Amino acid sequence: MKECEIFSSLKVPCTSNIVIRLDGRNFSQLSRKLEFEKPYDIEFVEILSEASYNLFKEFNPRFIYTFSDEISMLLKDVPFGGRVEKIDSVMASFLSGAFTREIMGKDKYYEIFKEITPISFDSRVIPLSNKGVITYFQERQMEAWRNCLNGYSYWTLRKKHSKTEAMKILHKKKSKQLHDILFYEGINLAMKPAWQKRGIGLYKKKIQVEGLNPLSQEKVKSEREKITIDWKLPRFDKRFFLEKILLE
Ligand SMILES: Nc1nc2c(ncn2[C@@H]2O[C@H](COP(=O)(O)OP(=O)(O)OP(=O)(O)O)[C@@H](O)[C@H]2O)c(=O)[nH]1
Ligand SMILES: [Mg+2]
Repeated sequence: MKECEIFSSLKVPCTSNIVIRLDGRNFSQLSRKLEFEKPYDIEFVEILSEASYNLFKEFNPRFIYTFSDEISMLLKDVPFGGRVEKIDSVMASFLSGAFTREIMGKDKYYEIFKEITPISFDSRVIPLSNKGVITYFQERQMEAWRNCLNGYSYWTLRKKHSKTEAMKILHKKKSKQLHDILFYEGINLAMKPAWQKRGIGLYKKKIQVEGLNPLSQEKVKSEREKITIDWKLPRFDKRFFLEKILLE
């Protein structure tokens, strides 16, 4: 029946950059069940960034970008001979395992997490040109910003209104009008942390380390690469990708 495995030979184009985007399945429900803070729960965000760190250590990508319940990973080396089914299934299951391990490590979630449906992520493979990589991450970052504006607007209105009322008030509002609503309620998004507005990035950074030469016992300096979790990302532009991510 090997001939029926018709998708197993589907491969990514070998000339492209590859981004894998993973997204939590039914995380709206998960956030209700685990009573995450709204619109942002720092513990949840830390769990997802720690799970992203695990992905980074295992697959050594160029860059990982995460906000809400999604993670985009720009690969350096394409694993599994570029086989799409294998990449998608391994990435999604690896992340589900890493996320579960992180969340089970927290006392406050341990009991309830044992009772609920196991979590899962979906995964897709996105081939991109060099220019496409920059546009892709700019678009995801714009989505993070929209998410931030909509999230604060909705949950601010929910303090005084029902779900239906809040949705009605927000219906077809432009971003300027949302800022006005927030301003009226004393919320200034300019004062909110960068990670809420622009997401979180993981990439390798060169650092200087000091060691001891075992023979001469002299102090020596050398350069190492360390995975950095950047909670204060700038707005993505070409320079960011040329300097930090080193597109070839
Ligand atoms: N309270 C809270 N919820 C969050 C946070 N981050 C993500 N979420 C939830 O995760 C959801 C992510 O959106 P979607 O991926 O579109 O929704 P989903 O329920 O996961 O749906 P599918 O991805 O289609 O399965 C948001 O709608 C929120 O409900 C957070 O920091 N706090
Ligand atoms: Mg989701």
